[in-house]
Amino acid sequence: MKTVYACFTTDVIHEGHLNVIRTAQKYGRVMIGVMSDEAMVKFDRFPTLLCEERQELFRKLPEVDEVVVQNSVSYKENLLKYRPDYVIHGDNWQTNAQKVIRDEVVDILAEWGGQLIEVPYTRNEEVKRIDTKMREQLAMPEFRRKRLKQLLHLRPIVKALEVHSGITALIAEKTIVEHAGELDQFDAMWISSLCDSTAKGKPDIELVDMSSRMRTIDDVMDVSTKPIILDGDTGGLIEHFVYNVRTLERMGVSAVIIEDKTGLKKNSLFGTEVEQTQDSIENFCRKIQAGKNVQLSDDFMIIARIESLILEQGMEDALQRAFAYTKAGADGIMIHSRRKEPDEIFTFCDEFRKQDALTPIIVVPTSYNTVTEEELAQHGINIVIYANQLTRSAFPAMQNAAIDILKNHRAKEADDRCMSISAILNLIHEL
Ligand code: SPV
Ligand code: MG
Repeated sequence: MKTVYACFTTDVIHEGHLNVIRTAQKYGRVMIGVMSDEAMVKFDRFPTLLCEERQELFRKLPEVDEVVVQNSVSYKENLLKYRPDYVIHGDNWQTNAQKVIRDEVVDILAEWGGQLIEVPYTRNEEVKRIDTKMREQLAMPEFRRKRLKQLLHLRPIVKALEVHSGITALIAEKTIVEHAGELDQFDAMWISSLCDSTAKGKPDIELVDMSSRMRTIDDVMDVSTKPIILDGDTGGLIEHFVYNVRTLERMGVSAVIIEDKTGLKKNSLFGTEVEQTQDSIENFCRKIQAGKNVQLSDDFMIIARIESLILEQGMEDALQRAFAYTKAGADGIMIHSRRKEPDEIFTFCDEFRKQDALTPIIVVPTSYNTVTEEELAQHGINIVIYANQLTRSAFPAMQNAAIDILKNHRAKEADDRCMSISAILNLIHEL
């Protein structure tokens, strides 16, 4: 009897999936690969069911003979292990980001004369409704908030991209790339104080107040599902911080990062070029504790950001603060540096990890930008934040378009470098 293999990443089995499975049955015994959570979060929807629960969905189907786990986005490992006669899939992967995976399947099957069967993708109203619901329920606060903690277990390093508006959130949400035969995407979004302020033409000095920052969070949440890490600046007065923790948690934000500065905050990348004051360890610990005391769920994280290296207070001070903040209840430590090389960040992480193997470490490699995610992970870093690249890349593009229009007295030259109106319209999802 021939074997037919199909792989699924779904939490709900609908008519489209059943159509694939029933077609498979005509060719032989049906083996279903259920993609592992680790693989799924790399390129597809975040699962709302555990991998075991997803396997159970398929085991219950009378048409299915065997269910196995597929541990990677690539089919390679399972194809070589089970050597099926056929692989079956909807024809939608001929044109989307999964094409590279499809082409690899064709090549591998050819080794033993196997065949790929592609069935027309089912696009009826009911299937569309289920797909949309599956995706959009991930935007609900109870799903979104806990997702950062879940990702910390699923990803070797969680990658967050800066967003400051609905459109930048859509870019973070939808950008998927194929690289070296693998698909990849961002895991989370960083709402930067620098970029949120810059988008409003204001300096990064806590002038854009919390009400306005929350309006930005709302815009981002409206069009995305990925978890949000908020740059909470200094956290402000302890008496105010506790209210903000409650609000952020209720909204579905996953983490707030507060930095151990006090008084008029300036952007860290100024370093010691401007006057900035570091908070005392005692006071900052009280702020962390106060925040932890008022939060209601186990999902929300309060992350302490250490400015000792930025303010040239030395490694000892940075480490002393890291242990004190962790003891005070911080759910993670962000260590910042504005050196060109990652050396001092690596020294900090190596020393911290000698005494604390678990507390997540977060970094922002803006100035030491040659460092790779793999190197960061080797030093025990859990979250990397790309804190300002969307803002810094958009600004020169906009400025050049303005210059072109002024120089040419028309828009043609600028238009040639612009995204088409139809591409913009497709990016925006209509309900
Ligand atoms: C931000 O993005 O606002 C940050 C990171 O706080 S940095 O600009 O490097 O200080
Ligand atoms: Mg900031």
